[in-house]
Amino acid sequence: MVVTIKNFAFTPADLTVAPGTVITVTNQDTTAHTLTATGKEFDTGTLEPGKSATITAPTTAGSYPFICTIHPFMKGTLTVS
Ligand SMILES: [Cu+2]
Repeated sequence: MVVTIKNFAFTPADLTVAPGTVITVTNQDTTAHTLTATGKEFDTGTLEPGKSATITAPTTAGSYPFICTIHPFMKGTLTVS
């Protein structure tokens, strides 16, 4: 599973994965971003342009909203089921 950040948006913004799935987050934008769960269950930390990081989906089923902490208008939801 890959999430791409481009033009100040997550693609896909809403995704559903199995518990514990490793997700690669790639920043293809020209500015730094993060992918951070609002409950801090996962966090890429600051991703500079062109960089990637992995996060691991929680092992508990549920819905986990996430944002970019640098640009909080960037939003998405990770669903674990
Ligand atoms: Cu951002």
